[in-house]
Amino acid sequence: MESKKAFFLQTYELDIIKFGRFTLKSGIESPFYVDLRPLASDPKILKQLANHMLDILPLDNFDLICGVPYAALPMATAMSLESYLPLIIKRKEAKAHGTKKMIEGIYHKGQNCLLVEDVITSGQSLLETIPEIEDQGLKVSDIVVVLDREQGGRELLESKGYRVHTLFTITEICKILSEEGKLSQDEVERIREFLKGNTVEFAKSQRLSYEQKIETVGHSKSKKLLELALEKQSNLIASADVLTTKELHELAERVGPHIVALKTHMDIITDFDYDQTLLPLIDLAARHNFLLMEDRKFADIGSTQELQYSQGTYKISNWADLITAQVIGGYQSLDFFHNSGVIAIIGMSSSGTLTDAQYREEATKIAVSHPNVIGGVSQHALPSELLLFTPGVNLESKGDGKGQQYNTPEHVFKNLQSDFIIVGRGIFKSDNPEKAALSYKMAGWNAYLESL
Ligand code: BMP
Repeated sequence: MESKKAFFLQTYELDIIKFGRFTLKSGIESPFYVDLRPLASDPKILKQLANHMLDILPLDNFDLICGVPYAALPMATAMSLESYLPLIIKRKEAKAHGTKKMIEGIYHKGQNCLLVEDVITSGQSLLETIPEIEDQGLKVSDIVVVLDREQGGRELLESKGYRVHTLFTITEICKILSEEGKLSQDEVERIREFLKGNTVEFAKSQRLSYEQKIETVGHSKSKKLLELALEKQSNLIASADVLTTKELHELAERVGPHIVALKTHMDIITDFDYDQTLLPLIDLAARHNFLLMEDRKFADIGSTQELQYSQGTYKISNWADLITAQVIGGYQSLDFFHNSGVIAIIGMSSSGTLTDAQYREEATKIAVSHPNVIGGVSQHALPSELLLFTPGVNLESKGDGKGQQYNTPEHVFKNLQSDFIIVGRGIFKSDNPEKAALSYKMAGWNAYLESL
């Protein structure tokens, strides 16, 4: 059998314990949250768990085994199968009809029943369960629990004469996880305070300012973008989803002074011509001091993306300071974007998007580790080493009836700690795009300052 530590690390992969900030049923804020039910969905782990539990018990003492419903039912069943201790089932509520029995299965008065529980906290629920078993003439002397949250439960039960065997304590788990680099010293401290019965302070995570970010970013394009933000006192990226070269140039001319970047979808320009469309745009960008961001959302294998980036009608690699790319093709698919800062699509703003928490977590891992990536598009906070670009921003509307969902600049800076807002129709569809760009610029900048 694997060591207890190796076994725990395996179970940890099933997300049975989460660290952060959780409000418990009691209303208390806890720095960790435990849910062992996923263990039962992995037969190999459940079997190993049963053997680890049996290993710490004086098995000769028991005639029966019983799990506290519901989480411990599969655990007790697995332990019964591994040890041949006969299983009895305790109901959560007595049957309303028929026998009205609380305990199901075959048992005799006077037999000693081992009680299995998943997590012990205060011990109160065990103290309510035990008499229901004892009332049937059975004896309970020992309780085995998978995880002791160390919040007085063990002491309470021992004071009533029961022996409590625990496979893991939260202190042991913290030790294992901090040894493995999966838990910071801060978090360990907070948990220690919490276990002492103290109310713990959850520091409001401080966002980094643009000045601080300039010091930490490695890519020349992220540095340039942050410098522009400070110089122009703007975090606004205008999305130029217009259909003609003329409209594109007009928009760039009017909003140019207020933005740090102009985001384009070049493939929607109906009269696109490299010389006529792009060369004047590049001039406009230089004159008004903004970057060009092509929202191409590459989503292919590396070799194809390399061609899409550098060849074809648009020759994006020639002119785009920034490009967007999905990370669906994996880490290596991003290797060829040499001339532009890559903004990874981590989460989308549209309703029903498939970019759920698990996808975002995996996408973020790629984005953080790839040297070409400077940030991500998302509707959720990102690690501070990535710049966060948030589209779906509009001061007047909540959605467009086509799935787009809008938030305000206040929301995205305060709650997501966004770095840049992307505004499309809020600007180019307004009667006065220049005035609208100025409003968004000011709203974005003030919201950024407030979020510091
Ligand atoms: P608008 O503000 O008009 O809704 O435009 C938003 C722009 O941002 C569009 O160009 C869209 O392609 C882009 N975008 C988005 O809206 N949500 C995302 O999740 C990713 C995007 O790139």
